[in-house]
Amino acid sequence: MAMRPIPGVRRYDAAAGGWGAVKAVGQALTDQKTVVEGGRSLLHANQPDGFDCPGCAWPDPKHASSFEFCENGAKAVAWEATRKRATPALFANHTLSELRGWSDHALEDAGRLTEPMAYDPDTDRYLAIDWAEAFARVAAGLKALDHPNQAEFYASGRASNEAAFLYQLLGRRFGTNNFPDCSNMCHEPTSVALPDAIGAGKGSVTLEDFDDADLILSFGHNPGTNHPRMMTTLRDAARRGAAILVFNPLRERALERFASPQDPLEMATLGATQIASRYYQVRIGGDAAVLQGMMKALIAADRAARAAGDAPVLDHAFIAEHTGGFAELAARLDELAWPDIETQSGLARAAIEEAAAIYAASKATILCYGMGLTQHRNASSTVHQIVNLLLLRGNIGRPGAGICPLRGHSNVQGDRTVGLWEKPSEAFLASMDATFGFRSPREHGHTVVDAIGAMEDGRCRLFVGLGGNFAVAAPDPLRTFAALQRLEMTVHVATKLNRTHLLPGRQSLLLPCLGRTEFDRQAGGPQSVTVEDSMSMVHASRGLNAPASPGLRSEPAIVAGIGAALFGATDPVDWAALTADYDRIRDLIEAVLPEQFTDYNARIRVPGGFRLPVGPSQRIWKTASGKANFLPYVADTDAPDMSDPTILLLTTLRSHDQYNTTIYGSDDRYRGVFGRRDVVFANAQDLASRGLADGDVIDLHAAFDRDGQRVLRGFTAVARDIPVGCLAAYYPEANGLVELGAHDRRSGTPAYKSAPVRMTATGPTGE
Ligand SMILES: Nc1nc2c(c(=O)[nH]1)N[C@H]1C(S)=C(S)[C@@H](COP(=O)(O)OP(=O)(O)OC[C@H]3O[C@@H](n4cnc5c(=O)[nH]c(N)nc54)[C@H](O)[C@@H]3O)O[C@H]1N2
Ligand SMILES: Nc1nc2c(c(=O)[nH]1)N[C@H]1C(S)=C(S)[C@@H](COP(=O)(O)OP(=O)(O)OC[C@H]3O[C@@H](n4cnc5c(=O)[nH]c(N)nc54)[C@H](O)[C@@H]3O)O[C@H]1N2
Ligand SMILES: [Mo]
Repeated sequence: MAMRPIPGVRRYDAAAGGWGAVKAVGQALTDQKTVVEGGRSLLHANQPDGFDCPGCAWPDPKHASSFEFCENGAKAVAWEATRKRATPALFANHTLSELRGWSDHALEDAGRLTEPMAYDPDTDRYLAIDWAEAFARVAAGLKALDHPNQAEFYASGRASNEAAFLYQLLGRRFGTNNFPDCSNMCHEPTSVALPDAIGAGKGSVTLEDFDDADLILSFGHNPGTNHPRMMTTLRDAARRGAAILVFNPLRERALERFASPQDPLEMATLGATQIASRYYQVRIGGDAAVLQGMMKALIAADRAARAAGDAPVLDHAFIAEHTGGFAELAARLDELAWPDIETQSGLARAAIEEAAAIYAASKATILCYGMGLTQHRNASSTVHQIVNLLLLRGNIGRPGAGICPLRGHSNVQGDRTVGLWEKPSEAFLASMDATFGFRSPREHGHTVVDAIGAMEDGRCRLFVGLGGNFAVAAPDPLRTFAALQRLEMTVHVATKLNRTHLLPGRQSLLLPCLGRTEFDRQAGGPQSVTVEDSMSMVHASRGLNAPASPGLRSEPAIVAGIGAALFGATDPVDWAALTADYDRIRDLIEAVLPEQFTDYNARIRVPGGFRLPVGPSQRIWKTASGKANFLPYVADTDAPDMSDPTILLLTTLRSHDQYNTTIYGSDDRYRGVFGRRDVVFANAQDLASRGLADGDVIDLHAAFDRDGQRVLRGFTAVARDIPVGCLAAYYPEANGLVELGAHDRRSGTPAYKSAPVRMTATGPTGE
């Protein structure tokens, strides 16, 4: 499509996967100098006796006996198991001001942190301190607050169940429910919308269900990059003849064609498997319209079939027995006009009717979705439409059918299960109180977006981060960076250095921890931790590598260390004993959540672990009515006026060489971008109508930014097959265009996938 060559941008015509993926793993291991340890570690990723891959939350096949090849899992392991070290010498040589000039890639590429450190404002440097001193300072910082709600306990989703449970115990013992977590930026619309609709905030399918599905609907996720092990499942389904319908504004290569590195024949012949049977390039944010259009078509087909005396299209027996609200939904869909559906979705009525007809013919359907669906202003309501579509044909709670949200971080779902939630249920808190003998706070706490607001206006004074890169992951760095720097204390538990650590409060502590891949020995002997995948399977994870430094502590040990320093030796919670043997932490999790974690310690010793009960999988609906609910779409009343044709919608995505804010390298192989990330994908027509051409250097301006400071300057426009009115750029470079106020009202999840912007030829920087 390119009219003239653009440096670093070419066409990628091959299938995804294949030899390119194998080569990339070798490169990652060499770059990180992890050939020996990393190579051996890889053989133990997602094995019954090994560690859970820190890459993603896709489940492991049962009885995993051979190593399941995953390029991006290998990169995640290589990155953690690197031989590079960020020692105190690095911090002695560089002030924080200097380090802020480094790229996100360079900061983490300095290697693993080795010693606890404290910020010294006089020299603008982090200086090594010992652990006892570090814990004492955190305890003193917390005690100096006027109210427990002045602290925020952030968590990223890599923390194990054991670390997460201790962390929520620490926060609630201290007196707050302020647990903003990465889930607030990710699948929170799922967590808040599914309970209303089906009575549980988790997916209903298991991996085995994919063997029985004859239709897979894929909305807004890019598994070739973000859940590469899912490609094996999709490929098997496609080869069996299951239909796969993809809804995505971009033509993601792995969803079109995939060559399995596991398949000797495809590798030898350079063959590939076609994945999507139909590819619908929906407009950004157009998913609710597509889903409603499909339902409208189904209901019309059902009425016609019944009038003609043919078999009905809807599962009326299921609807009558298991659901409420069908009549209201049908009435609302009757009011919707096709021209509006077409405009909002960017798809022709015929295309939507075709998808509906394929769905009507399916015996068992699974619907998978990711960030392309959840990171919009109205995402919770869109999640309701997914459920509605599935319920119409009884596609929840039977073999081969169900809802499959693709979770992000490898244990983000487990962290929530064990209590890392700013809006805990009364039942959970009552059980905590009965187990521990103190009263947990009842007032609900802050999401990520709430927490940033609280930092800005002084309601928050102290931030603790259990992993993650809060400032860079959050929207609106202009506000977020400044907010963090107003704090009295920031505490970061981390494996590697990142930009959030360079935004210190008056005091700042950097506490280095063990990663998943490392051996964890405590007073009670070698320890395992446990994690829960996207399909509610809980299993053990045990690292094998020697710790990156003798100065590291495990995450449970660090959280317990803070607890012991804060509450003292006479505290009813015996923090030191919990660190000595994680079985004791699991016993407490079982005591607080007995229905889910019965015989926890025994069951995680069985290879493969166990599945937590998920009501909807058995058609048990724990909603107020005891039934599943059809919930019509609710429009966003304070949405900005998008009628101005100069405004475009920008979606922000992951490249193939990154893990969230961790940038492994600058290639995005399947999208044909090499050695750079400063590109914006645009429709040729949108370029032309602005007097621009493929390869031009452009600026993007946040369309509703009153102070005019939210601008992305000097990026290169790349013409791509993307719907008119839509743009795409990489996360986190484009986060400056996502305003803090733009988020899903119900869940608080930022609208990272639909930022209204204007595009112009690059202008003067004003500097
Ligand atoms: N290697 C690797 N693995 C990862 C991660 C990583 O960064 N790297 N991150 C982990 C985490 S935390 C998460 S949450 C997941 C993320 O996994 P994904 O959900 O796959 O995340 P994104 O890269 O944000 O891709 C979203 C997809 O949605 C599409 N999209 C954008 N806007 C829309 C829209 O309006 N409608 C529709 N239908 N589609 C749209 C984009 O084109 C893209 O294909 O992956 C996890 N796994
Ligand atoms: N524009 C835009 N913004 C987004 C998104 C988007 O699609 N677009 N996606 C959002 C999503 S889905 C998510 S989940 C968030 C991610 O937000 P976060 O989870 O906060 O960010 P990560 O980049 O995953 O965190 C990386 C850091 O985690 C630390 N780390 C790595 N492993 C470990 C470990 O084992 N223990 C500890 N303690 N620390 C560790 C390292 O220091 C590393 O620098 O970003 C969100 N932001
Ligand atoms: Mo995520």
